[in-house]
Amino acid sequence: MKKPLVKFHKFWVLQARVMAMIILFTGAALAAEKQSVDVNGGFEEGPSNSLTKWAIFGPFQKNLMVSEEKFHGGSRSLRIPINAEIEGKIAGAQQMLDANLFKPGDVVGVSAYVFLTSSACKPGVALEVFGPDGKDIAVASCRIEDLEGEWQLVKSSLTIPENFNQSCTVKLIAKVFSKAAPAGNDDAYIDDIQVSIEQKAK
Ligand SMILES: [Ca+2]
Repeated sequence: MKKPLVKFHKFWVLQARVMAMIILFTGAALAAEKQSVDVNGGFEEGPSNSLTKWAIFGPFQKNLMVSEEKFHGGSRSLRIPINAEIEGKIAGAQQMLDANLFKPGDVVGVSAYVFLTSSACKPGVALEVFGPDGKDIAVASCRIEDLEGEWQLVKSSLTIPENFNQSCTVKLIAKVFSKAAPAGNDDAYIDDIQVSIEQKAK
């Protein structure tokens, strides 16, 4: 009578070990799948008020700055001043990402925390992939809509297109779009921008 019971017990111990190994391997594979791209998305790098890795674009270049007064993570954020100059325009900071980091079929996510103080402007982030001819072949764009006076997470993702190669460019943009000029001078804040390869191409 004893033998079948021992066999039965061993069978379940083996099953439990196999399951534990599967869970471990799956966990490791999932962790390895998501790969963050270093973009100084927290605006913490470099000396005070330094836009390390970022270049300014838009109509109010002199005023764009790194704030040390309002931030979501760390001790700095990107501050984009909102005033009459910005009406109907898109402005902010941008950087080119290393095209070697991406391969056709990769799913790339972009996210940020955004602080909206004026409903006349829409701060957000975008990831744009351009072909060798300068035309965009994929875009992930997200921006805040209506919430005021509180940090809000915005996120989007894109799949690197099949026609992507090393002659293409990948641009990350932290921006504000303003349909109408706000009543007075105001600010938008963007922090903790993350770009990550959420799923590597198979
Ligand atoms: Ca920060």
